[in-house]
Amino acid sequence: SYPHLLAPLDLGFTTLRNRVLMGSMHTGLEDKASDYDKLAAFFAERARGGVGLIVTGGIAPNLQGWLKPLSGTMSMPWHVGRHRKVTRAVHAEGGKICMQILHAGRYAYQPFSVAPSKIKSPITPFTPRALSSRGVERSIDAFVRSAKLARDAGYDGVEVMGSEGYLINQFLTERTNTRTDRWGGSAENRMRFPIEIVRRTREAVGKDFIIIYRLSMLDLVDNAQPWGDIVTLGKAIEAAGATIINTGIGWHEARIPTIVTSVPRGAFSWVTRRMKGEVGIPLVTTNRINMPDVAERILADGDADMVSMARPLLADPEWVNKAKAGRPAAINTCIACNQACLDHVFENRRASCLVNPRACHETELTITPAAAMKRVAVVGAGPAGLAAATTLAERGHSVTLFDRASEIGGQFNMAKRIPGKEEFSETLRYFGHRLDETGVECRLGTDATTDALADGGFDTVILATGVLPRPLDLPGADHPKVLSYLDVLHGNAAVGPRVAIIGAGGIGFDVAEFLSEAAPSPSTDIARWTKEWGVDMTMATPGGLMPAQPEKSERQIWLLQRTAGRPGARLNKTSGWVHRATLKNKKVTMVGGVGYDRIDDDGLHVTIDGKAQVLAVDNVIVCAGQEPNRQLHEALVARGVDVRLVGGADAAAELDAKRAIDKATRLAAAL
Ligand code: MDE
Ligand code: FAD
Ligand code: SF4
Repeated sequence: SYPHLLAPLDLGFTTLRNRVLMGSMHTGLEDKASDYDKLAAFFAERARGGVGLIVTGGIAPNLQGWLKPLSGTMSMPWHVGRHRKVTRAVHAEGGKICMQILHAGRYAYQPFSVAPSKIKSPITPFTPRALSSRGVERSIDAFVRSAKLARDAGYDGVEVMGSEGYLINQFLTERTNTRTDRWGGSAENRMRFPIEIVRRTREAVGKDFIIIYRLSMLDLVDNAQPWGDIVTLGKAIEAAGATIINTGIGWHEARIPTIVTSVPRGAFSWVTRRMKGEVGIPLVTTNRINMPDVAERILADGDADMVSMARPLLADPEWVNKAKAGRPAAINTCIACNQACLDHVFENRRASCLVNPRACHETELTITPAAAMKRVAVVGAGPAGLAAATTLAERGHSVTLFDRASEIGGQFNMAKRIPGKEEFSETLRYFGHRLDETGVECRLGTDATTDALADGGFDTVILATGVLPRPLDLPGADHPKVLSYLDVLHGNAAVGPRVAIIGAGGIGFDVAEFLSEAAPSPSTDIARWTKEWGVDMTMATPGGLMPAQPEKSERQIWLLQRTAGRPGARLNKTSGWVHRATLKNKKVTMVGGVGYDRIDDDGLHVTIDGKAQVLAVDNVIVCAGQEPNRQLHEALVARGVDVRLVGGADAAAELDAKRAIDKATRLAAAL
């Protein structure tokens, strides 16, 4: 049981049913009025799942505040109607919901952007216009008007987005605010903007309306706010009338990871704890809290009064109800991969979730009882096979799942061994539970053959047999020093101190991390991890940065790719930079545009920039891509079996469990 997590929180004029705040996430459904039925269904499912208080994705208070052209805005009476769909749906499920007001400032991907000063951000192409003094006043009015309209739309409150490096944050630091009027110059002047927003909002909305202020407590950039100023601001925000203070960690341009999977669980709750006692209103802590035991411990330790979880509620809308029912093993855990959520948002696509393809598609991807029961064989218990088998069984089909391995999981059993990808084992725990719950018949340690499948009386066979590593076509490819990533990650081969990795895709990067980091990895230990990345837990420096002290690698590693250019350029948008920085810290040599000549006793012979050279390595590890494993396909088709391909067996694209689970679920939902 989780007594602290499940305790109600009395806010005076209203009571939250528990301590779970669903943090703001842009889903891509906020921008067009025609998407609000989908958005309402998305939130309603989370309200039904027991969340204490929901916060919407960021809604702009005016056109200048748009993150991108035509972002969702709340500035005119005609914007209210679409939001009523959301608030009604949430209230009908017994939930409460606040609208987040987000002004992007210089982070806007649009030409009308404004900021306290004309200073471009390093991660956006547009230079903002500096607001005039009247412009500042008009911006405050826009926040207030937006909050009033949110109240008209039936929201229980608003969240004022004061962190992550957006407009309000830009006012607060000398880094981005070089004004000399009453909105800049001194710390007191720089704080005036958010304090006035909260004060005037409270005046306008009355007493019985929640105002959450998201306070940037750890900027993780240079020339940022000192801790003392952050405390002063927190107190002033309370005095100005905020109901709750939420924690913001890191600006988007920070080069310290804050939410990716290699960040330890609960890595930043110590930051919120520093604010405890400084203010009297409830404090919310955030970042990498994904399971009830972590949340309960943080609350029991007194680090905060509530926990914010965003992605974990994309992954499992029933998270709170499952915790309440004492069934944590049934939770579909967010593995913090960012692949279907934040990556999509930065690519201007609708968000979803790698482990839950229904997220943000609640009205379109529905799992309903099958019209007629079928007997289905699923071959392969990797992510695709697991998703297909459990969805089919949930719908009432009779499902037999084969895998030649003795455990479920396929390639996820390798992924979970990569330092910083420990979370991937949670997906296998979840699916293990689902297999039992849905009654799939599992035949592990069983090689599925054409005969067994064709003669087994199955109506349909789903091949989720995954991939085969692409063989290396090079003189010396059969030299004993050549290993496949399979040998290395399954622990079947000893690896020497000098290594060349051929292929710098996702698996090449993972293998390099596996070979350069000690186990258990710093991702399992907050103190080691903060040292590794240079986060100052004493907060002596403004921004909380100190020189990084990465643990040294025992190995000398070359990570090579044939394609010209920077290795790792094609890794995922919001996590690729973390992998590149990790390997740089480990002094891994990353080279693009490499010609491979041969492998012999001397090592790997390569040509780089037209110059032949030999890398004197003990091992060459091949990560040169994968091909679909369709060994059974042709023979089954020839025998007239209804065969379907999913996952890597359908299309091999290295790190693509997102597509594997999505396609498998969709196939199973329709069969
Ligand atoms: P990149 O290749 O890493 O960077 C491009 C170049 O810029 C340089 N760079 C910097 N130089 C100096 N100082 C810096 N601080 C700095 N930062 C970057 C890089 O070195 C690089 O130069 P090069 O090496 O090529 O010479 O990547 P990118 O520009 O393609 O994208 C970077 C990202 C925006 C993806 C990024 O940095 C991001 O991953 N940061 C972390 C974000 C994060 O995890 N935030 C925490 C929580 S997420 C959240 O709160 C909500 C996010 C949702 C959306 S929408 C919100 C609506 O509700 C946020 C939209 C933000 C718009 C900026
Ligand atoms: P697989 O996981 O390959 O499973 C296929 C299964 O079929 C295997 O268990 C195999 O034993 C079984 N099988 C094959 N033939 C037969 C037969 N005849 N009879 C019985 N059983 C059979 N993806 C991401 O999206 N994000 C990541 O961060 C990520 N990291 C990764 C890190 C590593 C180191 C690796 C190796 C992969 C990673 N991936 C990642 C890729 C991801 O694991 C794959 O996309 C995913 O596993 C594909 O799922 P699948 O079900 O199609 O196949
Ligand atoms: Fe979590 Fe990955 Fe799903 Fe995003 S896509 S919610 S990070 S599991």
